[in-house]
Amino acid sequence: MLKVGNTVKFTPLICAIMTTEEREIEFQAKIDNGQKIEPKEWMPENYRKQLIRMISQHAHSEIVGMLPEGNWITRAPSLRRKAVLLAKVQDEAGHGLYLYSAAETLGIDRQTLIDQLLTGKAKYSSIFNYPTLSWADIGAIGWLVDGAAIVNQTMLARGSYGPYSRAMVRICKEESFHNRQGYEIMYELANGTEAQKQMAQDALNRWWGPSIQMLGPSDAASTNSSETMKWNIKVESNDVVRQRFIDRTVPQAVAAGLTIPDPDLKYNEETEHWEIGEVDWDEFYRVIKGHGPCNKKRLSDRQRAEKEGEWVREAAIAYAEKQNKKMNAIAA
Ligand code: BYC
Repeated sequence: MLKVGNTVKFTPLICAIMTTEEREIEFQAKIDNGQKIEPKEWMPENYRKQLIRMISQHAHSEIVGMLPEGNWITRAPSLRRKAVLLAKVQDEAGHGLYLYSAAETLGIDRQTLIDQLLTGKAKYSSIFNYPTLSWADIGAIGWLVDGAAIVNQTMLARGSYGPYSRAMVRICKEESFHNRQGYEIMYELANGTEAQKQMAQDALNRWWGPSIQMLGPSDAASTNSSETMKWNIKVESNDVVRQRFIDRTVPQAVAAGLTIPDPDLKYNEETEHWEIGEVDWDEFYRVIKGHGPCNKKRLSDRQRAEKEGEWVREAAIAYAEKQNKKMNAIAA
C-alpha cells in the first residue's frame, strides 16, 4: 500500500498478487482516509450488496413517494400551488432516476431492481404507506418528510461511494426547496382561519410519528449499521440523525403556532437538545412488513403504472433502434 499525499494507492502489480484479506485492509484504509470509492475499484462483496440494498430502497422511495403527493395535483388550491407541486413531484422522479443509475454502477440492471419493487421483495420508505387526507398533508410531507430526508441525505452526501454521495448533493439542493414549500403551506394554514389551523394541526398529528420513524430503527435495533457505518456508507447513526431532525423541526412548529403531538417533549438545557417520548416502533415494523394503511395500494399503483407504460417503453426502444440504423447507414 502506497500513500501519495493524502491518497492511498495500490500499484496494479501489487494488486494482482494480493489476498482478499490484504485487499480488505487496503479498502478499509481508503475509507478511513476519507477517500471516495469509484465503480471500477475493488470492493468487498458485502460493501457492494449493502450499497445496492440501500441505494435501490432509496430509489424506490423516491418513485413510490410521488404517489401520495401526485394524489393532490388536480386538487391543489391555486394555480401557483399546482405548478409548485407538479415541479416537486417531477423532481422526485428525477431523484429516482439518478439513484437507479447510481445503483447500476454496482453491476445490477435497472429492470431487476424495478422487478424487486413490483414483486414486493424490495423495501421502500415506511413513510409513503400513509394516506394524504387533506391539502395540509402536502404541507406536512414537504416540511416533515423532506425535512427528515434532507438531514439524512446531507449525511449520506459525505458517504464513501462516489456516485451515491454525488447524487445526494444535487438531491439535497432540490429537497431544500421542497422543504420550504411544505413549511410555507403549513405556516399559512396555521395562521389562517380556525378551520385551516385545525387542518394543519391534524396533518402534523398524523405525520409526526411516522416522520420520526422514517429515519430508521433505534441504533440498538439497527441491524445494518455495523457494516454501513464501518464502510462510511452512513457516516452518522440513525439516532444522531433523528435528534438533528427533531432539534431543527420543533422550533419551526413553535414559530408556526403548531403543537408537536408528544406530551413528553421537553427541552434539555444541559444537552441543548429536544427530548421526545417513546417512539412507536411496533407501528414502524408493522408498516415495513407490509401492513401499513396504504402498502397494498402503493404496490398495486406501481404495478399498474408499469403495465400501462409498457407501450411507451416499446415505442422508445423501436425509435432508438430506427435512429441507430439510420446513423449506421450514414456512417457506412
Ligand atoms: N422504511 O439496519 P437499519 C424522500 C429497514 S425519499 C422502510 O438501520 P440502514 C421523498 C432497513 O432497510 C427518501 N424500511 O438499516 C420522496 C433494514 O431492512 P433490510 C428516502 C426501513 O440501511 C418523495 C431494517 O429496516 N430515504 O425523501 O443501516 C417525496 C433495519 O434498518 C426504514 C432513503 O431511502 C424505513 N423508513 O439504515 C417526498 C435514505 N428504515 O434492508 C420525499 C437512504 C429502516 O435489512 N437510506 N428500514 O431488510 C438510509 O439512509 C438508511 O437505509 C436508513 C436505515 C437510515 C433508512
